[in-house]
Amino acid sequence: VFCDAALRHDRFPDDFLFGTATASYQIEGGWNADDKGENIWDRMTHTRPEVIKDRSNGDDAADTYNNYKRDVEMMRELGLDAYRFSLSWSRILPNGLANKVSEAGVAFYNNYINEMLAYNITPMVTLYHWDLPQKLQDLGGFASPYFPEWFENYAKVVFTQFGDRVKYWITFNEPREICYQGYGYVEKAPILNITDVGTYYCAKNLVLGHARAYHVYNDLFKPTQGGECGITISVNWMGPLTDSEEDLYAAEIKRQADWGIFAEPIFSEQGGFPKEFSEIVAKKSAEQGYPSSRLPAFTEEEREYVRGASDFFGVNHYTANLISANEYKGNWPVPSMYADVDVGTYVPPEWVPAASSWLKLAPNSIFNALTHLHNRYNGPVFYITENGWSQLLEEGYEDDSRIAYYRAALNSVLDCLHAGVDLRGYMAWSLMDNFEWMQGYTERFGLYEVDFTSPQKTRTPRKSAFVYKHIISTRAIDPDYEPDTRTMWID
Ligand code: GBH
Repeated sequence: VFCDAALRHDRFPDDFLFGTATASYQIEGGWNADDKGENIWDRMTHTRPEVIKDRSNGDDAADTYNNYKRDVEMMRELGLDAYRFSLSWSRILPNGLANKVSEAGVAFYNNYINEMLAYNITPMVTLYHWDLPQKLQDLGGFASPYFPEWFENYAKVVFTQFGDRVKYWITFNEPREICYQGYGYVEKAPILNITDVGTYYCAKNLVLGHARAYHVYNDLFKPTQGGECGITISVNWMGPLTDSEEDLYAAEIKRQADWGIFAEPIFSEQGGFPKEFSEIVAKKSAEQGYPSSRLPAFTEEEREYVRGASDFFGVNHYTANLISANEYKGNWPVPSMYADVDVGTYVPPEWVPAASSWLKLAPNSIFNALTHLHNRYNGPVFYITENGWSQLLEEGYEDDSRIAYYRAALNSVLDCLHAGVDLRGYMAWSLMDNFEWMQGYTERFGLYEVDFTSPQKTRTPRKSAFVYKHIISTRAIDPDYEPDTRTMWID
């Protein structure tokens, strides 16, 4: 099937959206500029600096708050079609609730958006990339049954303010990381470590919040604004370690737990949480003495409300794991999502490592992940909303491992297009170095290096920036392309 030269997309379609991605807390700085409210990353980094590898924070980050024109200049240098960024909820609503909209916060995002549009760069806007207003966290955050209402009200303000110009909306970035890492574990703010139910209570309220924002957009804004509203889920490929029945089943359960609890309610035909995994959690919960399943079910009405509530499936994809039913199991707390899944993960030693411990170059992983989702969910529209590679600062301009990664990834994208996956865009993570959450500034994902010690937060293109620029302008991957200058230019 894959060697029919006449059918092969050797080039990316002209209307394929090439972009880069960032997130508010990771780049903006201005943590208390004007009337911005405190968020959970401000609170955690200020009160628990030891949880961040280099004890740093996003107080200043790349100072996009003051450097947004330089950011857009970099987008023009790269020749981007689109740029994905996120809004800081507490910069727009200092009180978390929608009673007061910050003029300064809205003005900042208007300036950023208008500067992009002046140069024909399409904004793709994420409403929530992990920086919840602290006040809402104090009220329970995603575990509160009020969460869907808070999120709907915030979304209304955002669509009202920016929806005349923004046509691509993403409600949440990576529900799994929000719920599992922030509520069920200690890998993201608010580091609750409520292993038994944290992940699952969060999951249900997040999915309901997404659906409310989707329906509000669909009913009240889409008719006049005409955009699309979706969600971004992290989907790394989880394949079986061997062909045994047991490993095939183990990989299926792992996929259901990792992204299925978010994707299945929205994108599957029947709706609701994934069947087999729900049964496992219900059974274990009963054995553990819980009066009902730790994974709460949707009511029939909720299930219908959520089912189909998305115009596209945003995928953040980085790597792959091989799943084993019996081997390579970790030492997880019981009860927890990991103990519920109860499978092992294996990473072949020959997969080239990035600077981040979890990130390896896994062959064909985009193709494996997207064709799987395409088949399972009946061919939805996809955007790859993140994909990228980390290195250490010391590696500097010569980021050949990043270049190799991007070329491999984009070849896998071409394979998807050839296989009939409705994939319409690709956002590289990241435009520039930024605050890498618990890893602080020790892991660098940027096409541009950022000098965080300089007052201007000077941005300098790495070799990969020139390679990506060449791919975008030629709509093709030339495996031999070598930039002949280190000086960037605008075409
Ligand atoms: C994305 O998450 C984020 O959206 C983005 O903000 C971030 O900067 C970027 O990736 C790079 O990390 O130590 O084994 O528990 C990617 C998905 C999943 C990556 C969990 C880090 C921790 C793995 N993330 N992970 S582990």
